[in-house]
Amino acid sequence: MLRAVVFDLDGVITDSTDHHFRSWQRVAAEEGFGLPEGVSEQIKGLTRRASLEVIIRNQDRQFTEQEKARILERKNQYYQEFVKGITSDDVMPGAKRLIRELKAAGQKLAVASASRNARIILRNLALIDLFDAVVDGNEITKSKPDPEVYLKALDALKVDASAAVAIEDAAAGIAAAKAAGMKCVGIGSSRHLAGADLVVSSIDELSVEDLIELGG
Ligand code: GL1
Ligand code: MG
Repeated sequence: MLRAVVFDLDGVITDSTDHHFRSWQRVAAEEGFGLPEGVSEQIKGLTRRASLEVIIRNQDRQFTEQEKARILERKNQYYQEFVKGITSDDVMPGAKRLIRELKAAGQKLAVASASRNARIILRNLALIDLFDAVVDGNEITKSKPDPEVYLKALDALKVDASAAVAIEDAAAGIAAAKAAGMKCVGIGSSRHLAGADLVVSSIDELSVEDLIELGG
């Protein structure tokens, strides 16, 4: 029986994915390297450092640890310019309704995000108080697709994986949730989200009943 729902943040609760990507593009242009084709989809859901490793994997040049640290720092600086402007108007359509309905139905709620900016974003969205637990990129040592972030969220909620459903927009996130033993809803196109138990094109289409049914 469903007892908890664990939400990814970027691309699920708020539409920040393009802003992350634009920050990567800006720093890549400044550093004089290009972003490989299709990389946007590949880095979705990965931690900042894991994203950088994917981005530079096939570049002709080598990057020193110092250069990598500078790139990561600058990418975050650009992204934080966007984060500062986030308000409650930036909640994805339908996300707040779903969160409220799940709470009213007695479900426990958590966020499991690889982003180290997750808490400030949830505060700016005026949603943080609605969650029983938040696990973010500051608390994990392994990036999605590793299940660590989901296992920590389940631990914080004290709910078994078999009684929880994850909501994700990234292939790496779905793999992480599945590896944690959870059912998972994919938000987006089934072309990228083949591993999900249910795919919907937007969170607005998702109902409490869909999640209860998935939870078994
Ligand atoms: C990190 C990456 C982003 C994105 C998020 C997870 O966020 O940099 O590109 O993959 O993790 O959704 P942040 O930089 O905020 O820690
Ligand atoms: Mg995401």
